[in-house]
Amino acid sequence: MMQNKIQLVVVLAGILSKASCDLYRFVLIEEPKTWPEAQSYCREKYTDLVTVQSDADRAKLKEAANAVNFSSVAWIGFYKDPWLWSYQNTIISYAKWGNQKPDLLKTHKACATVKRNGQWVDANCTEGRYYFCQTDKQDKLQDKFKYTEKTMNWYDAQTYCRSHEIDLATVTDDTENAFLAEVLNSKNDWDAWIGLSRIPWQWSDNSSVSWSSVKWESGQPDNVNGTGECATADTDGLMADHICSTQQPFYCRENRKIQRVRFTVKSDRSLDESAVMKAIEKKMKQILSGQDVIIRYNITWSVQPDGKIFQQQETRENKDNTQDTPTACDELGPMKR
Ligand SMILES: [Ca+2]
Repeated sequence: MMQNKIQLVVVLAGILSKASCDLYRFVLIEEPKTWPEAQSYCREKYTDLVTVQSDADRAKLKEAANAVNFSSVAWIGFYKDPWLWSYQNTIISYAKWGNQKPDLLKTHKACATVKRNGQWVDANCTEGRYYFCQTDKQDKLQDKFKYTEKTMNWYDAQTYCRSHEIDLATVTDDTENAFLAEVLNSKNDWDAWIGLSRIPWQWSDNSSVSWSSVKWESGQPDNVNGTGECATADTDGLMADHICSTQQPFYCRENRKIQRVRFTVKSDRSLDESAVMKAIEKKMKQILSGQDVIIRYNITWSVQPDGKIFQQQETRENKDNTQDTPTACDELGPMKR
């Protein structure tokens, strides 16, 4: 069931304290889960796995860890998609990565080439390369692939192959791979695109990756065995790549929504503040509990510099006294994610 947490800030006038503008927090779940399980858990119970790419995020992470005396590493929402074949978006089962393994970091999308020694290397998809298309003739190895010695980026090569043949080449075993290497050798060419691509690193909540703001532990990501597909963070927010199927504690992000409500209370003279507050809170609770979704809420009153909640306003006909006073939250702006 969808659970929303709404923090109601009742403002009559004046300025909200910055603390009431804390629109999200991180929660550490200590029960170890695999990365996909952790993602499902956070999305169900909270908002998502956490995104950690600012000092503010790292401070929240530390706060969440300290809250439960945690000092180890835990999953965060950073992950890599699996390599997919261009033809029918199938997940890679056969691979021939060289010693460097696919290790491109700071790119939106990575694409694979086959070298003339038969090893695969990941490259930036926008670079120019010759390429192998896959034809519709699947009987003989010699007819399966079409090699074109024309430099194109991976996307253009894909478009070309899809319109003139079937798609960019899918390589399914050593025999096919050796054949492609042989073609490159016979033409004395170095490498060529095959139909393999992936999105290297992305955030679970779809935040765009800010490479200058993410921080890895030294020596990470090391992509051990080419299988480091999900990231953990230590309590300082330094990241490392791990195999997604290992079980780790994890950090969830909980979004909070602040809704400001302004009341005007009409009174002859003396106002019993606490009685009015109680009456308003009672009414708010009635409204909030009558919603279709479960809403966890806090009602916070904004205390003014004079120690009072309510401010006296002169009432004059036609005077526009509903205009909002700028608040600290307004300055912070609406929540981005
Ligand atoms: Ca690692």
